[in-house]
Amino acid sequence: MIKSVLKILIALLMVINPQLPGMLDLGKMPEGKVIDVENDFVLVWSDEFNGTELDRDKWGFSWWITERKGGYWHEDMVSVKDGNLVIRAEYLDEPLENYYEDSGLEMKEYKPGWYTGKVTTRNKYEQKYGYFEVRCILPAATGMWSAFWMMNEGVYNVNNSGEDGTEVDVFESFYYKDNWWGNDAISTGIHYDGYGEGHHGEAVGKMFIENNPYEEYNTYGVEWNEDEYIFYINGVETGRTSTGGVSKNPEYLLLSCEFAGENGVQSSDRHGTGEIWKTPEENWPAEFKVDYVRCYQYKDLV
Ligand SMILES: [Ca+2]
Repeated sequence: MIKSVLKILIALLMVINPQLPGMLDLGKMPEGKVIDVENDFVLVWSDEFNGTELDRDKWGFSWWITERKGGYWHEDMVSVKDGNLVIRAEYLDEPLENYYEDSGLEMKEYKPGWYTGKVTTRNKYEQKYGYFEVRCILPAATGMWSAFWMMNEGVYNVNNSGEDGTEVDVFESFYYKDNWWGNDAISTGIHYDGYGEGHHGEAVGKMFIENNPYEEYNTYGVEWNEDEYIFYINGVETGRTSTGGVSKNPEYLLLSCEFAGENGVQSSDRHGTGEIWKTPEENWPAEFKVDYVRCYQYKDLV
């Protein structure tokens, strides 16, 4: 009921000023361009996750291992089953084994805490421009979030430009049980020039989803060309940006879950994810289920 009223309110506000719902942080309904994947793009890379284990030719773990914000990333939290990549998230009293101790990589110790995972195509697959889409069900938990995002090392280069590299957050799921009007929204945005004083970015917006994203599959995508990023939910535009100038360098993909906090200690005060105790006990372990990731290129760029 509240949701229906809010949707009418958002629709009315959009008539007055399309930017208004976003400015009030109410969330925006997808509206705008409908992507025509079949006619405008060619599939160039994908993983349908139809096997029984992660395809290590496509995905790896070797970027920012062990401690991550308010929890830990560990590859045992990642599996492939029933046609999905599954990233699990839960509290573990016993730390998991560190497989990387002899790798020479700089890392922190695994301790009891909140464990989850991430996979990345870093050093395995990168692409410049095209349309990138994930189909997934989001983890139903507060105090953490899932994400489909893109990165390259140029993101850290502070030069008042995103053209050397931009973190593109196709979606981040911050809002489970954290909005008075419901929790079916995701966040979209970009970051460039590192994460310190030079940082720039744009929160393209909090996007409203028609279906329950914690129970139903939806697609989240970004179209990236030399002029702008255009974000989509279920093929309908949710927003676009060219702030900082778009990245002119290939970027790799990441699928991840993260717990809010720092130094491996969960803290709901950080990252605006809400209080972790709001997660119903029966929701743990929470699961981020990814049906596929597909990367398309513009037909005229192939
Ligand atoms: Ca830069």
